[in-house]
Amino acid sequence: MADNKPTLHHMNCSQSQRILWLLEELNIEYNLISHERNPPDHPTRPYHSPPSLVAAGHYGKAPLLITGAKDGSRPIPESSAIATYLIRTFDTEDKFGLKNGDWIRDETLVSINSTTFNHVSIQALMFDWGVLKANDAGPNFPSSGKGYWSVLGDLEYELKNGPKGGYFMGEHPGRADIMLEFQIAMVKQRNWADLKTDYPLLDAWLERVYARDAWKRGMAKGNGYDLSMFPKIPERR
Ligand SMILES: N[C@@H](CCC(=O)N[C@@H](CS)C(=O)NCC(=O)O)C(=O)O
Repeated sequence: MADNKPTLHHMNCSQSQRILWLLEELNIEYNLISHERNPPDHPTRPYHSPPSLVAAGHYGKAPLLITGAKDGSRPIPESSAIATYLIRTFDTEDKFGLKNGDWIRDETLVSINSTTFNHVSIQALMFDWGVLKANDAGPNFPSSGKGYWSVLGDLEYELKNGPKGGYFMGEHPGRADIMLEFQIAMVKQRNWADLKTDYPLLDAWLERVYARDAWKRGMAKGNGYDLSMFPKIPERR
């Protein structure tokens, strides 16, 4: 009989680390294929996906999940679709609350993560890389300002006013917690904001995530998670 063991294509220092975390939380068997980002001195694609990951599927990015044979060995190239698939398929006890939990809250937070939050983070990266300059930014500059990072204030508000238990979705991390880890790790590791001082609940949330056994197991199986590896280019204007 066909089994349903998924395969994760993972890359170091990337958002697929959160999918490794999820797989460990689900406590299921899976195959792991680890890829290493191209080196900084790569002639055409520094820091990008290596040829092995490009060859793995049309999108050539991490994460890429291939479902087990029972589900058609189907490639899923997007983090939130992967998270939804894995939880719907393997969370038989509904620990993540996708069946009977507050799915509207979960969906709202996942949407904030992939729209507003992602938008501001990409802009912050463009500052780091010197593609955007201070003068281009308009009234919200500098990027470390609270106005610029109002999405962090929104998430702090959600932790304060949401269900008790320490996670966005309550006592157990939900899909939203899994998805938000990467974006908040980017802010922390790249020093875009002072989480401890300005967003203490978010900071404590991240520490709580990193103290989980499943997170630690995922980190041990991964191949590095240094999101500051892409260097800052000094402001020239
Ligand atoms: N929208 C995708 C984005 C995937 C993505 O951009 N992954 C990055 C790693 S953080 C990547 O593989 N970059 C390599 C490249 O662009 O060559 C998702 O949410 O999973």
